[in-house]
Amino acid sequence: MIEGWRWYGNLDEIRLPEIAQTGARSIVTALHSIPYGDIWPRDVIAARKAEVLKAGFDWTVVESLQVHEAIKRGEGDLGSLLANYRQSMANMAAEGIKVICYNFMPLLDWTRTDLRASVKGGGTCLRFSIHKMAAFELLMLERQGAEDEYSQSVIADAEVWFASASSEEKDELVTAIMAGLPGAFPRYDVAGLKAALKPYEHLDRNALRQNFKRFLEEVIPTAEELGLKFAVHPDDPPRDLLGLPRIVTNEEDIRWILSAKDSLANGLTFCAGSLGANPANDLPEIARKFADRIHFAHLRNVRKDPDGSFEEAAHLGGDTDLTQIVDVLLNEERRRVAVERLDSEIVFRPDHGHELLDDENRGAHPGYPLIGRMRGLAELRGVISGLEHRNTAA
Ligand code: DNO
Repeated sequence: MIEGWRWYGNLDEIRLPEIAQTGARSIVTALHSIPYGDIWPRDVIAARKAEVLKAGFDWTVVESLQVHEAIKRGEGDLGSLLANYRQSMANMAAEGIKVICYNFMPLLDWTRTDLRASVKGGGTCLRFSIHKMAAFELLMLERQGAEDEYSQSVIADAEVWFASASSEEKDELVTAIMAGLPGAFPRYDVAGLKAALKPYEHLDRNALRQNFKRFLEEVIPTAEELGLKFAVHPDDPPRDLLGLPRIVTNEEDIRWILSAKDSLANGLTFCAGSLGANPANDLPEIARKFADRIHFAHLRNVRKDPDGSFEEAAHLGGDTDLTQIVDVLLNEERRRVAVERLDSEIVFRPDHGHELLDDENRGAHPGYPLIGRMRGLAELRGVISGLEHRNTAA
C-alpha cells in the first residue's frame, strides 16, 4: 500500500518539508482555487506536480475533481460542463495522474457539528451530534419536513440544547456545518444556505441517481481511454441531511453505482470513516465485495452512539476493525499482482486525525492536523507492516 497525505497546496498551513517527516510517499491534492466547472489547465497541473516532486513525493491521486452542482441537479448547460470535466481529465492524465476521487453529495461535502470536541486523554476530534444537527435544521434553518427525520427524543434534546446555547455556540455550529466545503469554496450563513437549498427542493433520490448515471456514462469511457480510474467518495455522514438525498451510503448504493456503468474505471474510494458511521454497514465485508474496484482508501475510525451521533476515534480505536480492512486491501493487492494488474498498489491516506499537542496552534484545515494524522499514519504503518510480515512468513 502506498502511504498518501492530503495537502491543500498553498491553502495548507502544513508545508511539504514537514509532510516529508511523516514518512508519507505520495501527495494527494487538488487545484482548490479553480472554480468548480472550469478546466484545470495542464500547465497549472504541471506546476503543482513539479512542486510535489521537488519535495520528494509523487502525485497520482487527485482529491477531488469536483462535480459541478448543475450536473448533480441535472440542469443547465451540462454539455459544456461535462466537456470541461473531460478536458481536465485529459490534462491530468497527461501529467501522470491515475486516480480521480470525487463525490456526488449535493451541495455540502462532509458534515460535522463540532470541530473541536474533547477527547479523553487530551486533544480534540471532529464530532457529529445528532441533536445539534436537529437543532440546526429545525430551529435555525427552520426547514419544513425536518421534524419527520429525527426521533422525538432527539428533537427534545435539540430543544434543550438550543434553549441554553449562547449565540457564540450557535455561530460555532454554523461554522462547523460549513467546514466540510473544500478549499476556497464560499461558505454560507443560515440565510445563504436556505437560498442555496431552494434549487434542490425537487431533487429526490431517484433523480439524483439518474443524474449520477448520466455523469458516469459521460466520463467513464473517457477515463478508460486515458487510463484513469474514478473513485467515488461515500457520503459523510451516510444519511440524508438538510432534505438532500445521499446516495453513496452502503453496500446496496455502491453496487448500484458500480453497475450503473460497469467498468474497472468506475470505482470506489473506500472511506472507512464515512461508511463506518452507519451501524448497519459491515465494512470488511463491503471492502471484500468491491475490492477489485477500490482505487483509493481513506483509513480512519469512528465511535458511534445509539442515537446516531458519532465522533472520530483514534485510527486504531473506535468501532471499526481497521486491521481487518487493511488485511482485505493487502490481499487484493496480492491478487492484482497475480493477475498482472498494473495498478496493484492502492494509495491510502490517514484520513483526518485528532488535533494533538501543537496542532491546536497551527490553524490547519479541520480534520487535517499534522501531528494527529502523523500518529494515525504511524499506527497504520505498523498494522500494514505486521500483516505483511505475517503474509510473507505464511
Ligand atoms: C473529508 C474528505 C472529503 C472528500 C470528498 C471527495 O475529509 O474525505 O471531503 O475529499 O468528499 O470528493
